[in-house]
Amino acid sequence: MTDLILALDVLTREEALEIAEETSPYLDAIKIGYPLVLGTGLSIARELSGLGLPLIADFKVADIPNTNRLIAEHVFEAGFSGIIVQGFTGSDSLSACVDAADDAGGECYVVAEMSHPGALEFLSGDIADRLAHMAVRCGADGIIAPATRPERVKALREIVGRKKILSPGVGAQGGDAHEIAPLIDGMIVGRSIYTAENPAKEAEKYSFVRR
Ligand code: NUP
Repeated sequence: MTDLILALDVLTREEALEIAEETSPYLDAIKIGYPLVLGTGLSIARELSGLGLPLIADFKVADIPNTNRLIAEHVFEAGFSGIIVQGFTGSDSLSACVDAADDAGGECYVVAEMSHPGALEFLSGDIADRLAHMAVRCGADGIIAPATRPERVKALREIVGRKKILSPGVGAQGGDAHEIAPLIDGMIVGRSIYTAENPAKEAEKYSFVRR
């Protein structure tokens, strides 16, 4: 069984709340990031968390440990239940986020390898493998790995074992939901749901991954 996570990258409060509400019966979590938070303010987190679904902050946090900790504490206070962070800043910076998540009873996910073509220029292959090893070592809850490269997800699974793998890249970025779903714990889908004429119907089409 794989969770369906909506990447809600719309820009207004009205659109966000409408789409979140109508798709929520088909979702296991909602992920928001800079597009929506910069468009509406951080208070959108509290409003969305009212739907009763886990809410993940995709801020790809990448700073020194002290700043990472301050950001992560703020995120959990705002109503999020999970945070996505970068790992290339090193284990001390990552541990600051993991500790803040633990203190708040939340979850911390580390980007191991991104889904877009440019990811292959720097942070892939051996470096992504090392980031996944570090995620395990530091006690993160899981990693982000590319639905666009199932063979890489398989390799990263060997490293992270039973830790969660959340994968974006299905639909708009070309990843195949049927192929990736059995390999991962959470499938992150954005545009192909929220730009659809009927987002709820589109979300329902992905229900097969949740069975
Ligand atoms: O490697 C990543 N790829 C990616 O697309 C890491 C991410 N966090 N994302 C996010 O997943 C991206 O920022 C967007 O919010 C979502 C994918 O959206 P879509 O391509 O399905 O519209």
